[in-house]
Amino acid sequence: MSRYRIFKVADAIAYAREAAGLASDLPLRGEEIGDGNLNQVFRVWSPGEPHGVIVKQALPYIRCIGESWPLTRDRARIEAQILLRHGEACPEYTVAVLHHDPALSAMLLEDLSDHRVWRQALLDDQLFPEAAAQLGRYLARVHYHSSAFYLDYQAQRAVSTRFVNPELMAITEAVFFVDPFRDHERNNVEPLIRAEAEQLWADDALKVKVAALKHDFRCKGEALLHGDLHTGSVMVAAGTLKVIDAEFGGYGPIGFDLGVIFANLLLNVCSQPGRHPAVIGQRYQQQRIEEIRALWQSFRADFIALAAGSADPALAEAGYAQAFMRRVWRDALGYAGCEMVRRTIGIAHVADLDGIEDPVRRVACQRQALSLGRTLVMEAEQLDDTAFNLLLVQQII
Ligand code: SR1
Ligand code: MG
Ligand code: MG
Ligand code: MG
Repeated sequence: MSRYRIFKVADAIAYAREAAGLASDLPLRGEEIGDGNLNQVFRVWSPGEPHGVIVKQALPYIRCIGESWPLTRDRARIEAQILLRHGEACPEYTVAVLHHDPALSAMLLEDLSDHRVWRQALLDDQLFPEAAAQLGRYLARVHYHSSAFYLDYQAQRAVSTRFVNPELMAITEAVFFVDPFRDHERNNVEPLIRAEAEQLWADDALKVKVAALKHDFRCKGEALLHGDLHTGSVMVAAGTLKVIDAEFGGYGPIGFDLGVIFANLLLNVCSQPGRHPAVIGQRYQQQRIEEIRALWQSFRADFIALAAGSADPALAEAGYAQAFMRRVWRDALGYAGCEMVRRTIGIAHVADLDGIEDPVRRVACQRQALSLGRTLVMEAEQLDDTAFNLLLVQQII
């Protein structure tokens, strides 16, 4: 008989006690702290102790939708294994998995209550100056160590087979590449932005570009991706960060993870006129643009340095890693464009835009996000980093 049950606080405490090997008489408290779209998350702690543990459990359906959208609980096993694998490549910046139990679809994670969700910190105008470069280092390490630069043919095939994640990656295909680019019932379009959404849905040239990005997402298995690297999947603290929430991970194009995080920083850029007077908002916009630059620079430099040590003589050829980085950059801009569109009119939005109270200002920011998203998809192949920065200055600031 299955041991699975949907955890209440008492179940989370019992699981944490057993999984962490805590004494049966140690007093423990717990609370549900989840704010994500998919799972339940509990914090369990002993009164008086500064650190507790986190219990994350997959429900048999999508939490934010309810039982009408069932979803494999096996995602918890896949996520735990991805986090463990990424943790081997980059322990410094990957949340530690202390235990996982596939039957309960639960895992025990390190407590990051001394960190903040990066999105929330950005919305509070709190700057973490090292976060972007650290995230670039994280991505270089986790991508390199699961790529053909590091693994030989058999090893990479074995790893990519172990990490197949068909149900969650199919959701990404649907909600990232399909629904937002047509009039789909799952979309969430504010009435005031409906005309712009309809224009996108009629844009056949755009849809051809998105089709190519989607096709590559399925077929270009370059590395073991995080799969949902928005600013809510990054916990920041002074001088460090931890990446969480890898349930959408699997093999795919390296530019996907980069594009998603670029887009979330750009969505914050687009939200600034709705949050601050011009001069102040522009300062935060510049900070975000500088973060994208720092993230890309550290990713690129670290990946190239790692690739120089590749045991594959063909891929280690001088100049190849640089050429590969140019392709990754272009892919990233295309995926960034899709993420900007889907977070504005698709099923899952971001607080950066939705949290702007005044509807007229909110819609002006959404319009900006849709327009920049479209431009990135359409022009990704022409935009080197100088042209990209120029575009941001011309179109946004
Ligand atoms: C129906 S799931 C929608 C989104 O929520 C998650 O956070 C992922 O971003 C997914 O695409
Ligand atoms: Mg989350
Ligand atoms: Mg048409
Ligand atoms: Mg997530």
